[in-house]
Amino acid sequence: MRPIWPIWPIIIFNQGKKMNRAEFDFATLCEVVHNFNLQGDVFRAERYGSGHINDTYKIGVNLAGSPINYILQRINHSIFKQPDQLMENILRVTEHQRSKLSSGSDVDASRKSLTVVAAKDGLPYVRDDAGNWWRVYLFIEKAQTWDRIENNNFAFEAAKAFAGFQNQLADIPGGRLHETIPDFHHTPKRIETLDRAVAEDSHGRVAEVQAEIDFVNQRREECARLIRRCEAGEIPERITHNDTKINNVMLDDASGKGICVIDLDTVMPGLALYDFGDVVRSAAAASREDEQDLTKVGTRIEIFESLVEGYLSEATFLNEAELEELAFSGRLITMTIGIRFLTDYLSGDQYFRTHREGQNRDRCRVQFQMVRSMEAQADAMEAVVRAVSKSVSPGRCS
Ligand code: ADP
Ligand code: GN1
Ligand code: MG
Repeated sequence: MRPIWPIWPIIIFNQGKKMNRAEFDFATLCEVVHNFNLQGDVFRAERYGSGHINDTYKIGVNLAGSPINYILQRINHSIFKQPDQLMENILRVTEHQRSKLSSGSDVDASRKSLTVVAAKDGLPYVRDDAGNWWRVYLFIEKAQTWDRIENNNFAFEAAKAFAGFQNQLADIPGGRLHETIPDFHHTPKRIETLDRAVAEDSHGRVAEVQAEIDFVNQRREECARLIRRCEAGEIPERITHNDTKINNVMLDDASGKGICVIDLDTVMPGLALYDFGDVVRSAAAASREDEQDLTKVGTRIEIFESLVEGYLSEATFLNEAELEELAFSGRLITMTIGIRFLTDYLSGDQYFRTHREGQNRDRCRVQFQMVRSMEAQADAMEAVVRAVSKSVSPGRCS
């Protein structure tokens, strides 16, 4: 009889790809997994997902004859300086979500928030001899993440799920969450870091990207817009996700609805607009994030409309100032991420995982081309927000 999963332990590497990250072999991964409080025998460890930051593996465990999957992740501790505080945040967030979900009798609750599997010593992480930090989550089955969205309905559901996540966390008890990366979306500070990288020119790349540096210089003023309104008390701080890239929400295979928001490393105080902005950047993009043919790059207004509809169907907490800036938020976040890709390119690709030379430069060029596209469509995007907010709450916008 044919087995339903491979008998021999296997590991799948990113063979032949240039990576700026370490790889771990099967034996090492098994050793790490054995320190977690899970039963069964590991038969597979496969690199998983397309995230730029952590090292993610899908682990297959044979549990008394049934194959069970887990997600094993190495937390990137050169980026997240205090992984213990980060895991404390994640436990608080997921337990709060869970308390809301289980208040009914939802048999699918363990697919609707991440579940951290504790280590054998009770901690929510394991440290290996090399100083790496590892964590394990239950694997959410029958759902997918998408790097690109082709379907208005998926856009609606993804944006709705991110708004629902903000809603769920609005009343999280226990004081302020740790800031796992301070000033994460502070665009003026991101520009200061870019200025330093330009002045240093440590890899001799400034001349090649002078057009992109000029592009930023022409837009310095507007990059401070949301921070200023926040400082003026017009836009409130909320608990936000801060990394609402489209592949950080899992959509249910059967219903197409957002089932679980994942990648919770940056959940901390922030602006709701940044979360909406990053969904626009990633979901309304007409191309891949690193597309080299800029004629294919742009922002799709019909997807944008579905995102606004999905987000506003759930984000009923937004104030007038937030609504006024909703269309602009996509442009600002796209600009900010472009600045970060550019800075990383100038600094020798230290931060974002790359698979080829020039990838961060190309990612930056795509972001800036999308900013141009959003600038050209600014009036249409504003009109979409006005029309949708009027239909969602007729008394609110004229
Ligand atoms: P990164 O910070 O590197 O982006 P993520 O936490 O987003 O890492 O994980 C990378 C990918 O792994 C996700 O896009 C998703 O496809 C998959 N993934 C993460 N967590 C789970 C989970 N609990 N169940 C199933 N798939 C998951
Ligand atoms: C990173 O981890 P991932 O791939 O979901 C980054 C985001 C960027 C994104 C760009 C912690 O997200 O801020 O927007 O790449 N995450 C972190 O694709 O820096
Ligand atoms: Mg991710």
